[in-house]
Amino acid sequence: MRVLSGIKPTGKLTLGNYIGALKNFAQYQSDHDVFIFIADLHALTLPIDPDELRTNTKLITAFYLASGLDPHKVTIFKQSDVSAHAELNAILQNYLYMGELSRMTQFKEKSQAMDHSGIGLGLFAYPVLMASDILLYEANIVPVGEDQIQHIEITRDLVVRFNNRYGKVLVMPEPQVTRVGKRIMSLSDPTVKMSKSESGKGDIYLTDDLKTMRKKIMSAVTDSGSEIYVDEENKPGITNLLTIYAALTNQSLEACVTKFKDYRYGDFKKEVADVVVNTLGPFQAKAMAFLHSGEVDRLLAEGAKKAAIIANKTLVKVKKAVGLI
Ligand code: AQP
Repeated sequence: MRVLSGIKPTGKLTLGNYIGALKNFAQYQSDHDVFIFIADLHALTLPIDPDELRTNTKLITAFYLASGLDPHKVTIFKQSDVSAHAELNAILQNYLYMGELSRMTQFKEKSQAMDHSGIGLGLFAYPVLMASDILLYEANIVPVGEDQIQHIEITRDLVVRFNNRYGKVLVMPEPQVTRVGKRIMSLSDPTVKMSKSESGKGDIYLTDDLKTMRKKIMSAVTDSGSEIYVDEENKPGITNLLTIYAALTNQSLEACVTKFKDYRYGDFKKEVADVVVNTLGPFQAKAMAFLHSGEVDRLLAEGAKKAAIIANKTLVKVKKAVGLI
C-alpha cells in the first residue's frame, strides 16, 4: 500500500500540524511505501516572502526527519522539484468544475480574508494541484487533519469522473484521519482551528521556546464551571486541552477524563504543559540538529529523483489515456 502526505511551507508549523499530521507519518514506514513532500507550490497560493519560503522548506524537512521518518525507507521531496506535479495539474484542471471548487471551505475562508481583486487563480484551483499530488503517486492512503478531508473527497470525485471516461487509469485514495486530535483548536479561541497562518497567543508554534509554550498553555481559555470532561459545544477549551494531552500521550480521551476527574483547572493545565514541553522540547532539538547538519539539500535532491520515477510513470499513463501520446 502506498501512503502520501505533505505540509505547506507557509507560516510557522503549529502543535496542530504536529498532532494532526507530522506525528503520524513515521508509523507507516515499516510496512508501507511512503512519500512525504513539502508542498511549496501550494505555498504560493497566498503571498509569501521568497526567503521565508526557502527557510520554511528546510525547516519542514528537518521536522520530518525529527518525527522519525527514515530517508532510507521513505521518499522525502519538494513538490516543485518534480515537474510532473505541474504537468498533471495542467491536465486535471479540465476535470474539476468551477462550481465544485467554489464550494471548498478552505477557498471560502481564505478568500474571504482577502481583498477580492487580489485572489489568485491558484487559491481557487488548489484542490486540482492537491489531487495531482495524490494521484501521481497512486496513493491508497492520505493521512491528514480533518480540514483537508474535503479536498480528498473532491479528488475521489475526480477519479470516478476520469476513470468513467477513460477506463481504470487513476487509483482511488482514502483519507486517514488521526483518531484523537484531528482538529486542534486555538488556545485563545477554542472555536477556531489552531493555524499557522494566524499569529496569536493561541497557537503553539513548533519553534516557540519551551517557556513560551508553557505560558501559552497556562493562559489557555477555559470554560465556565470547574469540571474536566469532554463536551465540544459547552466546554471547547477543556476538550481541546484534553485532546492535546490524549494525543501526545497516546491515550484515549476517556482514560484522560478519568485521570483528571478530581483536578482543578490550574493543576490540569500544568500537566498538559509538561507533556507539551516534554514532547516538543526533544523534537525541536532533533530538528535543529538535522537543520544544521547540512544534509537537508542533499536529501531533498535524492528524494526528488526517486519521486520523479513514480510520478512520471503515472503522467505517461494519463497522457496516453487522454490522447496526448
Ligand atoms: N489545528 C490542526 N489540527 C489538526 N491537524 C491540523 N493540520 C493543520 N492544522 C491542524 C494538518 O496539518 C497538515 C498540513 O497542513 P497544511 O500545510 O495543509 O496547512 P494548514 O496548517 O492547515 O494551514 P493553515 O493553518 O490554514 O495555514 P496556511 O494556509 O497559512 O498554511 C494537514 O494534514 C492539516 O490537516
